[in-house]
Amino acid sequence: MSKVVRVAVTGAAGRVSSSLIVRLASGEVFGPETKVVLQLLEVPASVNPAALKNLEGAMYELQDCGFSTLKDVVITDDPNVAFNGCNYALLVGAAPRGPGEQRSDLIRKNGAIFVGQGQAIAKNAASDVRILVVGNPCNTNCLIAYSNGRDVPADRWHAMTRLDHNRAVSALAIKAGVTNDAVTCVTIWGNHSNTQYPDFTNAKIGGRPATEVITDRAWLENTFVPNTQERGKFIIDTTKVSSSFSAANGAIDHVKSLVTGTPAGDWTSAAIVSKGEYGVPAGLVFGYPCTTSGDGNWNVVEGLKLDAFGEAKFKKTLDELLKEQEVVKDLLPS
Ligand code: NAX
Repeated sequence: MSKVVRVAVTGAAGRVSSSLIVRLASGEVFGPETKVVLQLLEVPASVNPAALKNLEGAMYELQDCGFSTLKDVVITDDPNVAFNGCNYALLVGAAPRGPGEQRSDLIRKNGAIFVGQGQAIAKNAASDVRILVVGNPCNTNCLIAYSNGRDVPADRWHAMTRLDHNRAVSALAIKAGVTNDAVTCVTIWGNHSNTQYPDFTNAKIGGRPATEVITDRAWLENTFVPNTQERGKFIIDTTKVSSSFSAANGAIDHVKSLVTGTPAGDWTSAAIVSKGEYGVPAGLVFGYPCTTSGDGNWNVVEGLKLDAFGEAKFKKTLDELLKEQEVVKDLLPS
């Protein structure tokens, strides 16, 4: 008998999810022997009349793909239905930043969504659930969700830095004139924001330290780091819309790693609930270098060293996350 995996996706009619749900249904992530049930959540028609209608259209298109691995599609505006028995919850849905709104306004506006969704996950999800928060600000949204869903163990809650990781790998590969698979041991430390630290000092290219292959330190510090931090803005400036299929690809890669593992001698980046590693206060959702054996659990790579440049960047992104935590502290039950 084939295995069934239930995957809840929020914001399922949005741009990122439109790319995400097709790949989840296709068998690419969970393999040809696993049947997938997609449980897709959108806002009620009273909030946006088009959202559920668009979701209905997406359901028909998923049916029309004829995937052998797709068992069922559930569309709903009720989080209790969407998260019912789910093994994975991919929290993509969030409100965008409105005109004149500051990042702190967005954090508070979206915070309320993640209070309710954290509670609904704890109440309804399968006992083995893994949660990936994509909706921004994803680290702090994840902090809010897990703080309100504490019946689910802390190590199940993740926020997405995999898109940033993939961006960093690609930028180093292009500069070195190699393909992406030659670049390993990249880390996105900290927040999925423009304070993140894309660490080139521990990265390798063709098995050698990246700094020996790309000897132009000024380029690494003054071009690679800010370009990776600001890549999302660069995409918006270029296309007038934010990253969509690359973001979906980051989420797919994150889940795929949890299912199949990270390669020996390499690691990836994920934001997880800190247990105090690298001096980050326990409980903060912080981007770390992570490995997994494919058992659904992330292990932080310990013992990496940062130089003075890296330490300053690390401190900046940690400080930002501590400030974000302060902004939402009334949404965090102790
Ligand atoms: P869209 O505006 O296209 O889609 C968002 C969808 O979420 C909408 O359909 C909306 O109705 C729905 N939604 C809002 N509140 C909801 C709720 N309470 N329950 C269920 N659905 C809800 O945005 P899209 O471009 O798809 O981006 C989605 C989120 O991903 C945004 O927050 C965006 O900032 C974030 N991103 C995060 C990235 C990352 O690397 N962590 C990169 C890409 C992306 O920008």
